[in-house]
Amino acid sequence: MKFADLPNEYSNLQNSEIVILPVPYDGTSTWQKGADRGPEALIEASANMELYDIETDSQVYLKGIHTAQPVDVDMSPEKMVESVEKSVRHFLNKDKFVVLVGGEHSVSTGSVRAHLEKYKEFSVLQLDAHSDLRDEYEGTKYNHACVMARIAETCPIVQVGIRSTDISEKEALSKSNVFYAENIHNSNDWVKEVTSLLSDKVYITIDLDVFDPSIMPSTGTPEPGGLLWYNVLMLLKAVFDDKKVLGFDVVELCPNPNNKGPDFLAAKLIYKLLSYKYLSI
Ligand SMILES: [Mn+2]
Repeated sequence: MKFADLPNEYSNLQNSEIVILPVPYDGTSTWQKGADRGPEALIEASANMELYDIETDSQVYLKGIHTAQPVDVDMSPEKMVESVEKSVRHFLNKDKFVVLVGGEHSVSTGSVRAHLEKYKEFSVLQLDAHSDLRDEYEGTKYNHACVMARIAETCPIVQVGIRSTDISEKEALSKSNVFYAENIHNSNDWVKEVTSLLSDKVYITIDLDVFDPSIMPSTGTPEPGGLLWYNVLMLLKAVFDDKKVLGFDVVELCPNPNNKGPDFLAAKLIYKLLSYKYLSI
């Protein structure tokens, strides 16, 4: 299966500026299992998208979107991170724009590492219900609950949509770089504040549980009080307008076969962000 079910002309590796990299990993999630089926469900849903984007008046698939073979992740969390890093590096070396599709959130660490190797420095914008700053969880430093602790060791982070954290993470939460969901749901000022904290180059990691469970119930750990579609797009449009976005990932889709709407939301989110990235085509 290929993202957006594109014909070969717009999806073979050579012609494509963009690579969709599925990472079907669910080794460390703690509540509802099934994020390993996320990439397949997202790609299946993407076949039903219209390829013209009204807002940007563009058809980003003309840049070519290649769907890569899923990363081999049948291994320990530590080895999985290395496996992801190697795959992402492979495509960055071919000058592709890489979009990771998870899988649970621990997959992002390998992608950030590969991007750091190529781009040296950038900030990471995290959209998520959870702060994910535990130093270690259930015996590994690469649990999905630790992903931002690992990433924050290598680059500055800005966290948006947070509404669930453990007391042990409180110290690691930097007051100036965290935008709690309760403080932004009713205001527009936060978008400017977020972009002002980011460096010129940005990597974006989107845990789908940043969205409200009313529109995105298909996550391993849904949390009430999340952001809605246009809140998230308002922020991301501003980031793509102001910054050089180097890559992004969309993680934690835990599909429900009886409700495909969330799978479609996730697919459309990716296409939307690519439309922002390549505004003029
Ligand atoms: Mn989360």
